Amino acid sequence: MSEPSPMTDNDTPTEAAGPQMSIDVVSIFPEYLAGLQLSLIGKAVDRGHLRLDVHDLRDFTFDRHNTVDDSPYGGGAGMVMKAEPWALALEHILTGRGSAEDGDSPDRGLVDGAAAGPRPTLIVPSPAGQVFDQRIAEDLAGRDHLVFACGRYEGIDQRVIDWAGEHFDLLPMSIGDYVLNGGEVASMVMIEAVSRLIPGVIGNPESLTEESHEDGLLEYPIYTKPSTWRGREVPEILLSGNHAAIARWRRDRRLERTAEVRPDLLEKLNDLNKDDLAALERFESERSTVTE
Ligand code: 6GU
Repeated sequence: MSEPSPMTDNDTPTEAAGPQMSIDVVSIFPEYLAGLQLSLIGKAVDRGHLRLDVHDLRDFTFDRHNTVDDSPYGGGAGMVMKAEPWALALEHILTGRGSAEDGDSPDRGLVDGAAAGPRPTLIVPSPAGQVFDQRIAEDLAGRDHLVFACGRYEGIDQRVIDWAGEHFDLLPMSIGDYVLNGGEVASMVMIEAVSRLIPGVIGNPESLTEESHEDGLLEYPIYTKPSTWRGREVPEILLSGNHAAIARWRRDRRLERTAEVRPDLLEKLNDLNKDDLAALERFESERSTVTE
């Protein structure tokens, strides 16, 4: 699935060494993840920067109906995902036999020593997980094997989660304080945030260092041609050619936006300089005169 394309002028030599990261996703809706083949992530896979395999959980069931769920012990609403299909799918990934579509049938039991080397990271999307943020994305971008276990229904039998903790670095992850129907969309969010941090996935690495959340401030407003659009002008300073003044203006806009929309982010910053603090005081006094 992730066969590297022939070398082109744009390719870096690291590709000869194989992908920098492997990502496996297990889901009962593998088609959901098809969107990952588009755009920059798809290109990264084509170029061999990334290996991405999506596995259908139902391929690891053996009954006529490919059953993956059952009713909860102790009663209650909804259904629970059964432990065994998950264990077989995760063992299949641990033993590194490629995707289930390759034609090999999943084995029972882990082969001793088959999963040598550092443990893969198992991310279990769940509203009960730690909240995912840019800092976690950066941590994950440095790992070499991520596995996403997309649960549906009320969740997965806790015993297979506990079992997986013995073979994986286990990370239950939420993408925010709201409820989704399953882990697929959350996994796509995390895969996109992580994979764009992998060298070679984004064309221009400078666009990584300049953006929101990279340094804890929101982005400044941006403009392109025409300089007048429906009577609205581009801020004059951006046409001045004065690079130092433009940099200061952009920094001020970032501080202003962050103070207005996300004051919680400002409180976490400890590297604001004299000019930053002066700008923030100015915005604060301007705001209090407006609201008077
Ligand atoms: Cl990661 N999964 C599900 N199912 N719901 C969520 C979530 C994840 N994050 C917030 N809500």
